[in-house]
Amino acid sequence: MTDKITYERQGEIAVLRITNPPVNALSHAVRQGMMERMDEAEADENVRAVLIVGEGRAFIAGADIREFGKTPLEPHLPDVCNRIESSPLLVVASMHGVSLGGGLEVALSAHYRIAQPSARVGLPEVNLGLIPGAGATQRLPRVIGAEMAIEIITSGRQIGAGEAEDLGIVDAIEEGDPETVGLAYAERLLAEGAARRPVSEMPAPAPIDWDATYASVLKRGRGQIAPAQAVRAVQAASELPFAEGLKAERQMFWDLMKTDQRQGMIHAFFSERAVGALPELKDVAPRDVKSVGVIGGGTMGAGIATAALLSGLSVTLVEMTQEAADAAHSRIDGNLSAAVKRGKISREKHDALLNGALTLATDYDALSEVDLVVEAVFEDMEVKREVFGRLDAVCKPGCVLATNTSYLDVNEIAAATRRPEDVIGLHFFSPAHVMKLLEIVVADATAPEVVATGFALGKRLGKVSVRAGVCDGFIGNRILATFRAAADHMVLDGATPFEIDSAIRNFGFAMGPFEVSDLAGLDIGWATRKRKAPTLDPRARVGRYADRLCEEGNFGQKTGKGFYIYEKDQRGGTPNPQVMEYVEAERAERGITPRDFSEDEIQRRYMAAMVNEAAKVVGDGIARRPLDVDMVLLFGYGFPRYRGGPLKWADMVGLPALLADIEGYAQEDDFFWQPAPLLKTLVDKERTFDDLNKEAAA
Ligand code: 3H9
Repeated sequence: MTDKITYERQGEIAVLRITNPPVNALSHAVRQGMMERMDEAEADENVRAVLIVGEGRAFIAGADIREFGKTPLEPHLPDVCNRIESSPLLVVASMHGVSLGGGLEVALSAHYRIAQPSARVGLPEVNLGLIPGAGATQRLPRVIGAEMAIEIITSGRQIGAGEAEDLGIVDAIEEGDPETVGLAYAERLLAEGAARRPVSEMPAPAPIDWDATYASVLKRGRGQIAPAQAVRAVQAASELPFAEGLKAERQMFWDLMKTDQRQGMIHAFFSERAVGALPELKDVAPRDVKSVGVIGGGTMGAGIATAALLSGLSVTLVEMTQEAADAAHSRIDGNLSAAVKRGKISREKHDALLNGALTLATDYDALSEVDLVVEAVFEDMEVKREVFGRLDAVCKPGCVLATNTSYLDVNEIAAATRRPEDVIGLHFFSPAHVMKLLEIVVADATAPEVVATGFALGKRLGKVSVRAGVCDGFIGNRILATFRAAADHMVLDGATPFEIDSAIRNFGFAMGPFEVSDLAGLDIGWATRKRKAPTLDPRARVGRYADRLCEEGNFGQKTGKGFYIYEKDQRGGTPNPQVMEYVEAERAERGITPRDFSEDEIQRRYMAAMVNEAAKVVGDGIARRPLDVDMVLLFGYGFPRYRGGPLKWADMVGLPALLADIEGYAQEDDFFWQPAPLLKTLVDKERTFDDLNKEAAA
């Protein structure tokens, strides 16, 4: 008998308590235990009802994701759910914390559900590349209708107890110990003579326009298949008898289980949690951070200040003039007001943050007592060194001195102080209060507890923090520079920027590289090209067509014109015809005869460049593990989550084929396409990037 489910009789009620820390995932032992304890309850002639509760911080967080991909062991979860639902006893679930995926499916198999006010429910399977596989696509629409069920399943969102009660997913809400509350509820139901209420016996949901819904969900998923498949599963609930519908759901669930998308999503799930687990920080305590200084109140500085304020830190922002400080104040006001609009904070909270927790100053002395400073000034080494010299003079001992530089040498910045051990890179992505990625750049002298403080701050701000070493562009921007160059080369050789954008969107990115450039501002790339020009290797190919746009003052969205032309009040832009004039003129100048590029070739070259540079970044030790690179691309660069990240994708495509592509491209340009030594080694040894992830975790 497993000890994952404890059994205790309270009067006429058998209490089944799931005890599988940390989140009561439905592992094999739990499933087996549920079956056995249901038998035990039914065999006990004094028992009239069963109460299912969870131990610890959640009712049940779902199936055990660690078991996916392995041979499934009986009893399967749908059988457990059916077993619960078909019991002759009255079954009640008392839910607290989260009831997700299989957790909600267990609850839907109970005859009645009561929840804590703080409880949340949801079906997040689509975030793992799956659909619910233990009856939720059949039971939920019987409870709340097809349309609402589809919304919940395809979004994967978590629903608060209040909404769940309004929808009829839970029958009652009561605050208190889940067991006490559940027992009282079950006793009430018994006293009232309430009947068993199996959801499977409720009428099938009314039909909706299935094909139109399927098409719109498919489109919204940008290539993701699970949400669209969920529409078909709910359709089965409407059109087939319950048992048949359940079979259809099961088939779709297993078909999805075999896909690369499922593998990619689950890789993302575990990697997102693994990035912060660094062995060298295991026993290192972070420094206490209650107050943060920010230098510079432009878009980036204001975004960082906003993120810090929203996480409950007090912020002192230093600008050069009162005018600039006022502008920073109104930027932060704008960011916080947007948070009010989205319902994230109340208007009172907005006022308290803006007028209480935020201080604006024009003098560095205001930073003398803060625990951590993030510098977000102009990207120029001399300017940064001056700022760090001044910080060194005013900040208290133990204050963490962070730079938000996106490519400059953090060692050189640290050398401007007498305390390089306190200096670190905290590279935020714009808008900093929205983007989830934080690169934590560890310089030669950075103390481990300063690194730990960076990770602790990242966690507090709700970021996915990834450790990076020092190099031009760190992890993300270094890889970006390479795949962006591959796109540039394709334009020189015959593709249009618009074809490339479309191919990359069809791969699953939210935007193509030229659309991203327009959004970020073409002046940024222009400045980078100028910066790199003096040291550029003569063999490097760099297009000049984008410079021509910039020379005419066309910097993309902010000026209304770049690769695309943007009309006021219109979403997106239309291709700017001038671009191809410039491109064609440059091709003629360089003596290039343009050729056609298929969508497949565009995607392959773009991805080959990304993977090759990513492999160099891992090989050079700039990223510790392949999964670190994957998370940087996912959370900072719009890489489609369902593909797991470039190196997970590479594993799934097959490294030998990728290397062959790169070696093929090297025949045309052996300077740009130099295969990463790590990639070659992995191919030689018939290993994968994931093997390296596993090795690091061992
Ligand atoms: C499903 O149910 C399929 C069914 O429809 C059909 C089946 C036939 N399994 O996130 P945290 C671990 S699909 C295994 O850091 P938080 C997690 O890895 C499933 N492990 O904490 C971490 O481990 P470690 C549908 C799991 O408080 C630890 O628990 N369910 C699972 O920020 C703490 O997690 C989901 O997709 C799991 N299901 O958030 C829910 N869940 O300490 C996925 C968590 O070693 N989970 N772990 O790093 C979540 O969304 C969040 O983890 C949760 C807690 C909200 C529960």
